[in-house]
Amino acid sequence: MRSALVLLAVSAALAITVAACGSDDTPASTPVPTAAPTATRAPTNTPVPPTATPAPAPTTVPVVTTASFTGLGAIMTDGAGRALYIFDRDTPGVSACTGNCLNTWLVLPPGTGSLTGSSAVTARLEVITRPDGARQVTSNGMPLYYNVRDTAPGTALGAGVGGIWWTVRGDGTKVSVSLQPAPTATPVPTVAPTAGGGAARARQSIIAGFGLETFSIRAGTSVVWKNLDPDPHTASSGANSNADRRFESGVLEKDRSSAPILFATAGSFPYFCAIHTDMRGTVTVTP
Ligand SMILES: [Cu+2]
Repeated sequence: MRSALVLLAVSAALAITVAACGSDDTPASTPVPTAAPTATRAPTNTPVPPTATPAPAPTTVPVVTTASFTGLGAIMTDGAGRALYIFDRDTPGVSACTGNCLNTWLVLPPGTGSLTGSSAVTARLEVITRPDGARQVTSNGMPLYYNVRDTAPGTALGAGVGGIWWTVRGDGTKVSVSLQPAPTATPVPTVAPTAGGGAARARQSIIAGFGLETFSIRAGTSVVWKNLDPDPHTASSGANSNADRRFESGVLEKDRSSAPILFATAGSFPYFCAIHTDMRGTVTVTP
């Protein structure tokens, strides 16, 4: 009776041990998920040429390198040549871009290989773990980002956005060159052609909760945008987040208002926030 109990206890302990092993580090006993390899590279079952080297694949492509961009010079890019940015509100090792900010600015992940830069990159490269658990590459401590609008090769549409987003050189220094349209304190021609005698009407448009307003006004109305969010925003004219420079509020910090922008002619005027490009609205101007 007693020995049988002991035997039971021992076998139970054994079962637990086996179960623990199985779930932790030897998944061999559990069925292998069919999606396991997720191979973006060549499938393993294709014949490999005899000349092929053992394949330390991921480590061969540098995480960051540099490339020459019009108006910016040689700037830091990922291994595929896509522009990278740093954020003035970040501090070394800490990203201040969270929440809605991440819809426009995408973190540079370290990838699976070792963290390497090309010979043109002399900045210190490290990896931080963000509050959400994601990992992000840093250059001299500053977190590196993509801009969501840089889908075509050679574009750096985020350079100078809000006066707080910048490209970066291979040595980690900031490129203080803005490719953004300058704020238009006065109406721009297309929207307000020769509007001699002052606006008859005025309207305020509140920016809050990372939202831009869609509204209608009559021709001859001046609009003032006011930002209530703690984050800065802009009201930048353009469809699909492509600035057309018909009007531009410039960066509006919390509780700041734009200069009055006169809408003199009827039409539909889509606009967006240059800092958070998923923020969009439309001003409809009726005759
Ligand atoms: Cu914004």
